Amino acid sequence: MSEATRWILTLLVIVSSAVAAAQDEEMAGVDPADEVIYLDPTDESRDPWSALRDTEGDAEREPGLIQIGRLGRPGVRSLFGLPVALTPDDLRAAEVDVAMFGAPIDMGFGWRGAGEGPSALRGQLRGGSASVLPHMHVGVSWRRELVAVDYGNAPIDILSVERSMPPVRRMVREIAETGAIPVIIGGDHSLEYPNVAGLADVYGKGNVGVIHFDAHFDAGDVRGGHLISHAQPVRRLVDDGHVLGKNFIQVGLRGYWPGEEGFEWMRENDMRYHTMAEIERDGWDVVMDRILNEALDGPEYLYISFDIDVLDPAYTPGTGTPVAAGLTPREVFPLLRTLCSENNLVGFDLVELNPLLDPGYTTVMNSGYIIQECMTGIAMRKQGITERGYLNPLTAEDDEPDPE
Ligand SMILES: [Mn+2]
Repeated sequence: MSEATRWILTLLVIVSSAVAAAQDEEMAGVDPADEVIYLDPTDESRDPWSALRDTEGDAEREPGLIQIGRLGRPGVRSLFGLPVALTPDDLRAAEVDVAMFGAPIDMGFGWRGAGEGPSALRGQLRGGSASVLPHMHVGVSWRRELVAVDYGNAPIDILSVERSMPPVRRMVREIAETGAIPVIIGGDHSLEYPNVAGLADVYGKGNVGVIHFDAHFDAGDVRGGHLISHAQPVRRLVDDGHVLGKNFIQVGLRGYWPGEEGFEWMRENDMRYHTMAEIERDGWDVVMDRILNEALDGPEYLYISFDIDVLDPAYTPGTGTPVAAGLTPREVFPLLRTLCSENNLVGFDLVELNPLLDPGYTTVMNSGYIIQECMTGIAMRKQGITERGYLNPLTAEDDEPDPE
């Protein structure tokens, strides 16, 4: 650098510092709160439930399942080709066991994509997504055993994660109050908060345990003034007393977040966690048994929050914050099936599916199977099959003698 250039650069730095200092002085009298544009509290449409459509022209019908099939195939796309229900009366009339709904929240992450999750799952054509045949491992068909429906999408506010929490919580509560199990398709992981809070509204604060499958611990502290995002639901649930720390079980953490402070916070709150480091040391079978035993050693009700990034990005590339060296479907599927058959499951979510980042349909396909593992577990429990590690003798072995 020449001497002249150096002088010019120095001069520039001095001038720009002076300008910045003058601006700071000018701003000193402005209250930062005055710079924020707040919501208009007089706008009636801010309550999404107030904007429900006019139903006057609807065909009259008795409450119950709305079949959308035509010639044995769905005429209109729904989750797993299931019939549709629209109201709690429908759920009660049809004695629905499981009501799935979409919650297309993007803003908890701040990047477009996770909000497309419900549509992608509704659009899936392959992967046994609408088969009524039994799950080969256990010989149980969730489609035959359970009354399950697509309950549509929650009326979230696509511009605000904060304001999307109440409508989701209300929808979870509405389903749980009928005795059905809500299965929430995200959407980003901010959803864990309204999902579990909505269940705590019905079953009581502290009465629901949570298994949190994730590469991340999602208990981030306040940042930029935000109390909720896809990185904070766990901290909010514990701080607000919806779930006791000792009933929170984390599975699959790895990478570089959280740092030591995060682990210390989990210890202070008596949380249980199973990192990939523990799995690396002790092996999956041992850790899986620990998780299953801890789930049984909790409150009466269990919730599962499944962030698909707990799986290795080889299986779920279509997600916003992938972390290398995760779990495989062959490790996770038997755990999910067993958790859902051994416990009194009251809710399940699948979050962070981003089909816009899914190059080969891999993530959508695996997401569909993940949900079905849990559905199979719920169906096994309904049939009275709760023996750990149960497999169907017809499929798990042939009847020829093994060569010794
Ligand atoms: Mn997460």
